[in-house]
Amino acid sequence: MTTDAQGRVRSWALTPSLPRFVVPDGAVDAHCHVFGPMDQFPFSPQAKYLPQDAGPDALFALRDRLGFSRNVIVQASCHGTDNRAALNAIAASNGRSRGVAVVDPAISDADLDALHEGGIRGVRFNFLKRLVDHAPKDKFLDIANRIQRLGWHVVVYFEADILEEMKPFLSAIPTPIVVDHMGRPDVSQGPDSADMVAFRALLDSRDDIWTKVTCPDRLDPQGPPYADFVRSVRPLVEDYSERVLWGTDWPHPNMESILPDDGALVDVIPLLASTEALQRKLLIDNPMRLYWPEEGKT
Ligand code: 0GY
Repeated sequence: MTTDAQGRVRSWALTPSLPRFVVPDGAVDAHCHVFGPMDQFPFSPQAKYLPQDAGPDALFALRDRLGFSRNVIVQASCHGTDNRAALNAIAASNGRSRGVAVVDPAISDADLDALHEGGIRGVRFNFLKRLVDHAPKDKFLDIANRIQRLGWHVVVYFEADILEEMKPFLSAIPTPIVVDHMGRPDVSQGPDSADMVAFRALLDSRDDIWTKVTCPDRLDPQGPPYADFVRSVRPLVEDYSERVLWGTDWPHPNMESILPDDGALVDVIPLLASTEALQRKLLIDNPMRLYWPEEGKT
């Protein structure tokens, strides 16, 4: 655990290893966050963790070190519904970042338009009790209906044990849906486990439900090369190749006990997507379609 004098935690490695896998030109890290800087963009009073600053400069240095071209910056729960830190990073990226916001249900249409102008292309609904106090499905549905006109999608974060109860809510969402970290299945049970079968059924229920094949570090405690994660997730990448996204999850909120090595995470990519064609879909074509649709025509 690396905690500073103010009790602020660092959950990322300062010098991740250089990956062996050479990421293709144009690759998108489609799930990462920024924290602060806190003196400019204070954390929410409801934040469940108090991280050290992980601002745009550090994010873009990591992007370049790992060989990525672009980032999708997902609003982290520690910033609540104040998206300024993410917007600040997007604005500093020369068009190489877009974002996913968390919004107050009372947000005006004009403020949604301003988020779009600032590079936001989706909203996130977080159902993890350890991260948020409330997850009001009726209000979330209202937001989902209101963002449809902008061409945005909804990102949902939930754990496998509530997948069944999430289904009516998910079916009512009128936009494409992206599920964070596959709804956190138990990957130790293999690709035919109850969790993976239930998650596949969800993907099969609509052809506009996407997922991020992310976070081996969270889902597979055995660590690199994350054999259980690879065994369970690789078939998803092959069978739903048009609807999968990949991201580092840097700066790895709440992962302070074992700091993930971003280089080792990148080296999982070719184990999940074994051909150049699959890698291209996962890293370029799919995220470009969702986040830079005006450029992503392939
Ligand atoms: C993730 C996962 C986590 C945290 C957040 O917004 C957040 O704070 O998403 C987590 O603690 O599982 O996707 O970053």
